[in-house]
Amino acid sequence: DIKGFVFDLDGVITDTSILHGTAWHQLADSLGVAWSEELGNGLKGISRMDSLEMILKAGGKENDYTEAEKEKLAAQKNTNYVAEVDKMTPANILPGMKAFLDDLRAKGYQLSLASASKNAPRVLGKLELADYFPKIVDPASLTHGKPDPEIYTKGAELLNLPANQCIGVEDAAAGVQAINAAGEVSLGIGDSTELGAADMVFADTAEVTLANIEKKLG
Ligand code: B16
Ligand code: MG
Repeated sequence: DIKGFVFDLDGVITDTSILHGTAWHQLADSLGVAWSEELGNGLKGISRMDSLEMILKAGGKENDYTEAEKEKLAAQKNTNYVAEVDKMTPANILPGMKAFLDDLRAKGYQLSLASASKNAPRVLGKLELADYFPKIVDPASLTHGKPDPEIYTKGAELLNLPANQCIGVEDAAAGVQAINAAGEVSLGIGDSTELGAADMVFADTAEVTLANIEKKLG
């Protein structure tokens, strides 16, 4: 029996991936690294420093900067990103997600957040959803990012639930892999080919309802 839900944030509850993408694109331009949509998509669910490494590698610049310089570049990206986050409002919650969270809460399901983003509490605050997520995995506590299961394992632990009683909700392939490796039921939102490893896939957040999940669980 499912008793809890472990949520990703970006791409599931709100679409900050566009804001992340814009901020990384700006940084890539300033470093002379050619930007591509593929590069941008590959950064979804990936931690800040790992994202920077991927961008530098894409430009053949992975050996051009010291650790301290890399920290500065990442901080620069984050400053630009946070300025955009601060313009967010509850209108930025993805379609159907507020109703889904309300339904889960009303029916007594437990909720936790498994976002790789250190800005997650700030984003939830802007969306006025902080009350729904008293339990947030601290990404700074992780030794491995997605697709490693660690973040989803911790998300279930915060709820005191065994993994198989939790559904993990993700938009990124790396995140679905993490949920599966943690032994949770994986719910993917997005392209069914890209998220083919998920136990169930919904094309759009608006389709994610308890009734539709029950149908897919059979
Ligand atoms: P920050 P998620 C991830 O969030 C984003 O998808 C990814 O693009 C971002 O780099 C990462 O958070 C770290 O974010 O720089 O704010 O710490 O999808 O795991 O909710
Ligand atoms: Mg995501």
